[in-house]
Amino acid sequence: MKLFQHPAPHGMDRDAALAEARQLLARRIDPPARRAFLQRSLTLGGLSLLGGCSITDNSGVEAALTRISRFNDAAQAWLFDPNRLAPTYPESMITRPFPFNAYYGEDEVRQVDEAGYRLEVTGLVADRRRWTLAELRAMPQRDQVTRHICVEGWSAIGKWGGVPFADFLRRVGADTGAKYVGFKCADDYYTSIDMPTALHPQTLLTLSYDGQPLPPKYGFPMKLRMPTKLGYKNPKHIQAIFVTNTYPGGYWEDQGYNWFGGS
Ligand SMILES: Nc1nc2c(c(=O)[nH]1)N[C@H]1C(S)=C(S)[C@@H](COP(=O)(O)O)O[C@H]1N2
Ligand SMILES: [Mo]
Repeated sequence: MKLFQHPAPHGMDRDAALAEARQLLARRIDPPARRAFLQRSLTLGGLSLLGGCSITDNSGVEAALTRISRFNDAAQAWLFDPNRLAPTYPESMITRPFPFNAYYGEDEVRQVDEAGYRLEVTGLVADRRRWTLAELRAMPQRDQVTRHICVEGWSAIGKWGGVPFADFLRRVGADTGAKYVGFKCADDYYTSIDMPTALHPQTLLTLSYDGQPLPPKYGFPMKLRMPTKLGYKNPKHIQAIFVTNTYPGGYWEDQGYNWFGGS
């Protein structure tokens, strides 16, 4: 299997970034034994895999790594505390310019047309319909300054604004007892998250960046921002959201990245 090299746009030391990512992932876990356990399991199945480049085309190795990754999903879900918050930062700490990243270069950023845009909401929801951007903007919004960590070796602080995703899910009558929320993006990226993270108070259906409508490179017209999850779990250019009990996987996750990908 040919794997894309996940681009590293900035020169931040990889070990420092991984250490920071491990800290993010271990931050909420108080007993030292649990922290050690999580860090050990991440070393095996999570962060060491996340570069996406060390995996060979040996299917036995891949199968083993997938098993370890799924084990870590379960361990991390078990350790996840929906009431603990990720750190927030003062606006003076915002990283300028904020880095761009995707599985392609910045010259290939998808241009989504605002007038024609409709967000599709399907699956286990009472109100399956399409939303215009104006309708999304009419819902109560909130701003949040948080740190984004990309496993490729950089992290940056940014300010995102939007609708708390829990409010949106309740508004569409989502079955919040379902296991997964899946996302399909305009650039054919896709990912999925666990329901407790979808309902986390800091998970934002994001319409703005730094007080302006979300620019194309950061995911216009809409992205999901979760400060409790690593960068690749935060889908940009979302076109469709679906609630399901069937594991939907993800673009990087299907290539061996850890599915839970957060804390
Ligand atoms: N639609 C889409 N979403 C995506 C990606 C992508 O390639 N396509 N890349 C992910 C990765 S790996 C990162 S680090 C962040 C980068 O977001 P940024 O451009 O706002 O920094 O977007 C995530 N969401
Ligand atoms: Mo990333």
